[in-house]
Amino acid sequence: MSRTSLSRFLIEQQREAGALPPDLRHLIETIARACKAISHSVNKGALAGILGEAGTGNVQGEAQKKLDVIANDVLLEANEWGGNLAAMASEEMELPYSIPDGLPRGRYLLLFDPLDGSSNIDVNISVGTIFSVLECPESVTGHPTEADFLQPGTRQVAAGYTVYGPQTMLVLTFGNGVYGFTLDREQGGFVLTHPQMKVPAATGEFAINMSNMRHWEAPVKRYVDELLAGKTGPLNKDYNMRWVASMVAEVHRILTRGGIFMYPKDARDPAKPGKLRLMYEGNPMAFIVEQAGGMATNGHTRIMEIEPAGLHERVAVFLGSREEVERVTAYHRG
Ligand code: P6P
Repeated sequence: MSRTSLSRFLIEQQREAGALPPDLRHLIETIARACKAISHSVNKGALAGILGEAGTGNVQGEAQKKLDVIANDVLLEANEWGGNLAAMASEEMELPYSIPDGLPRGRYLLLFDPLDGSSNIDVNISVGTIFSVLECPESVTGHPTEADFLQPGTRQVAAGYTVYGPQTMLVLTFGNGVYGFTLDREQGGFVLTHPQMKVPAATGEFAINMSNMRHWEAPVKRYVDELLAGKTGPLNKDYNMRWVASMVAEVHRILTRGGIFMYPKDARDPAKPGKLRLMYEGNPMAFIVEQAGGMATNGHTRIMEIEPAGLHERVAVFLGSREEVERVTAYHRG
């Protein structure tokens, strides 16, 4: 059975659904090519001498893995000359990277976490690339600034992730559903394997780092206690738990079989609203999950409605099966 390639799918979306402008299609194809290159490096691991620390730190104050830096460079180099972008922003870079003068500049802003979950690389657990696409404000005539990126997630025109696991899969949305593509290494390209991915409204599975329990706020403690009580408690249902410590892997599992993923604010740093980053983790994953019929809040409001104040600002995340996200959000609202 001949499968639909990513390129054919995108051209058909552009032609038939009118959902995809040509320059956005080109951008997504460029990102997919970059993710193929990252997949190749991730899969080689020790054979290429690219595991372990890079000996540098990022703007988050985190030690960078060699593959963090490699993935970031691959995405910058792949997208610099394409003519679809005005600028790029990355978890690994303090300031945005504006397309240099002399190179063609486009109307999109690309934000990415080049290798999310990179602490898992050295222990051979799935990691991923997360990306979000915004439009550069029409008022911008020269080089975009950080302020031009500070748009709510509802303004995203596309979002996606690539999970480097037993299979390498690209999952994306541009506002008319969620589509999953598996990398066919024999053909050398992504092929459509999961059309119209949906998050089941109900679930029996939750994901949270339980070691942080003593730091959670009361609504989260109440909710997780009820999950743990199972049939003996008010939810009258037994739940299972997963924690991969790789957001891309958790979200992919939720898109495949349902679940709720939580990284709440905790008392260790009251000034921080959470660990995960709004612009290139929270927003793209929220766009994908909502397009698949799920829900994504920070405990109080839709993640995609948050007005960002900084490129690297953090956010609490509750996303996945609607019934559970609604429940824990209701507990926050009191
Ligand atoms: P913890 C990876 O570092 C990450 O940003 C997400 O991918 C993941 O869900 C979370 O942090 C894991 O955090 O505190 O369990 O190591």
